[in-house]
Amino acid sequence: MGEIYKQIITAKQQGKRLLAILLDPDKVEIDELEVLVEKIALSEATHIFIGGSLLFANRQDTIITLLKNKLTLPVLLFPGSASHITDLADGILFLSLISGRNPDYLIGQQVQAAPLLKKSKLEVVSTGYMLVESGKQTTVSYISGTTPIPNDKPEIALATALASEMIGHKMIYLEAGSGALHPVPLDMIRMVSQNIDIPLIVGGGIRSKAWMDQVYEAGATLVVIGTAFEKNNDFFSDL
Ligand code: 1GP
Repeated sequence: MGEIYKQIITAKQQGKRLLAILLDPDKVEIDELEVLVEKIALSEATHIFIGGSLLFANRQDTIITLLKNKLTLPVLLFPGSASHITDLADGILFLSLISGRNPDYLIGQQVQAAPLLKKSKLEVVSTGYMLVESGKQTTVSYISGTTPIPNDKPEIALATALASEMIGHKMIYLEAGSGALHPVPLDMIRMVSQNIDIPLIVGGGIRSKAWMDQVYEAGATLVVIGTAFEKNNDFFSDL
């Protein structure tokens, strides 16, 4: 078992709260990175996720190099496609978009990525990625051409998460999508977390400390914050 996954499993077993800050290379300007790094260093973040659906801007490598030079937190790729893989990070969320029925995001991109990952030093953490309806169409839903799970159907989320765990994924990521209008409902998080043994990641549309706490209490081991930090670099110091 790799070090990154070992840390996440241990946190789950000990009821510790993990926090990932998501940086989207298309939204982070290089000249603001120094300030972001200082804020991240002072925050309670335990992980950095880096990635996005598109990556128009060619600066992911520069950002990762800077982060690795200045911080000791593990940096995990959160890729939108196989072309986003870089060896500079510590690990990768090897995502399969299991809420959708698009074969390219279920196995196609993974087949393209696997030979590259085999040669890399990245720790590969296989993750069942579940998109949940959030009140508006999100980029990931549009780009992947998949329909999210209705947010009033926790039983569908549970069945999907159980299938993912039985297939052998090591984590579940319940995702409302970046900038979601409504985050993943707490009853859905609770139903999924109470019935799986693998760690649960929750993200999308989380904008307050109060909501973060409720998400942890509902059973998430790791919470992801992207947009709230992008919009307000003092988000974590304000907490
Ligand atoms: C998106 O879950 C992450 O993939 C974070 O979402 O940008 O809404 O915080 P936000």
